Amino acid sequence: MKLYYTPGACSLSPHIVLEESGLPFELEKVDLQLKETESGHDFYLVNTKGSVPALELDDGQILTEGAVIVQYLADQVPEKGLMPLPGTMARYRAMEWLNYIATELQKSFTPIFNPAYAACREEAKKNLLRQFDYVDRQLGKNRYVTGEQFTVVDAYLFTIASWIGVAGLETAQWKALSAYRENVAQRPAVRRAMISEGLIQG
Ligand SMILES: N[C@@H](CCC(=O)N[C@@H](CS)C(=O)NCC(=O)O)C(=O)O
Repeated sequence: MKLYYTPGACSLSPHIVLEESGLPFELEKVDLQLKETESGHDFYLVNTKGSVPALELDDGQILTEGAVIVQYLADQVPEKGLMPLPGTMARYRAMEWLNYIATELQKSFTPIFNPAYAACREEAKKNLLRQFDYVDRQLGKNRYVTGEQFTVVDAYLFTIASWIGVAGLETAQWKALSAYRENVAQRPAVRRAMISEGLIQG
């Protein structure tokens, strides 16, 4: 498999999951401004949406949408417990989180990063404060989002929460979230992914 990624972008989530899975994989960096891959290919030919993450499967298919890619990866290695088994209520609870992170948390950052939406920036910050207040209240009960077991939900939440500082939001009020981020950051697989993307030093 090959993961198309951009350092520090939402593609860090499937990158962490690949590291956690133990599955063999390759990486190819994407310049999102130029829409060009590291090897000089037009990224639109890989993913017509032009966004990362995109996962090239061993049969050549391209799978997109981060919340789906991480579930695909987790289902390749069910023994790792990276996602509850399909059909269980626990699976739907984990999917409920993935959907919330993708459609609410991640999208609230758009006006922060995209100058075209600069006029909505203050409104977006208010949204993010409300949303991370909710996340903070949910954390602290357990070691990870859905319980004592690390799942793909944690890879995704950790990735999106890493943008809080970039958005200039004060994190001191979110004690449970801060402790959670520190805890996840120490996982060897998370460190490997971050070192490989040049986000931290080895
Ligand atoms: N719906 C996609 C959105 C992915 C997305 O927004 N990726 C960003 C990076 S975090 C991106 O590639 N932006 C550049 C673009 O869409 O042109 C998903 O959830 O995977």
